[in-house]
Amino acid sequence: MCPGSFDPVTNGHLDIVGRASRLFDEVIIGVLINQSKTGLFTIDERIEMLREVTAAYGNVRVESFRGLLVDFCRAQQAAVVVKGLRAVSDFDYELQMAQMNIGLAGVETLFMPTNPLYSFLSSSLVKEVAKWGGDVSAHIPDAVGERLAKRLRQT
Ligand code: COD
Repeated sequence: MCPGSFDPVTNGHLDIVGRASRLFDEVIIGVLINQSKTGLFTIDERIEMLREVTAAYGNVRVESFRGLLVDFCRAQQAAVVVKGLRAVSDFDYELQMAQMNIGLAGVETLFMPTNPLYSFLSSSLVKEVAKWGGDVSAHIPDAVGERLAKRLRQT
């Protein structure tokens, strides 16, 4: 299970998903439906982009979920959550969530060190840079870049 907001998917997300897809028979991308936070893209748009950019892996499925990640893992029969760690700053919170998730339901978390190329990369940073006209083409897939430019023109 690779969970997240994916608003939108970046090359950092894809690096982790791609590496997980070589380690596991099947990878499920779980897109969190967060009612208290409206994103730039709708859940359906995020799912569509994720499906498009992960289609070539062959063993990646994209679904959305509400509520607890551990409940979604149970429903999907996923025993392992895979998370990317960008920097020490990620570690504190990720460790808390991993320990909570194993305590709640015995769901294990595996941490993968991010590719150094993407260690500073987040969806929010990409959106902010793109909003002010900065070049984000090295950080997101082309198909996502096109949608992002279009969406930012509309807002
Ligand atoms: N390099 C490597 N990995 C990356 C990068 C990068 N540049 N960017 C993101 N990632 C990976 C990280 O593993 C990250 O956790 C994941 O991708 C998702 O990133 P985002 O930013 O899209 O998503 P988040 O951080 O908003 O996702 C948070 C979750 C949805 C995973 C979390 O809030 C959750 O599990 N929520 C469900 C409710 C729940 O169960 N809460 C209790 C938790 S104990």
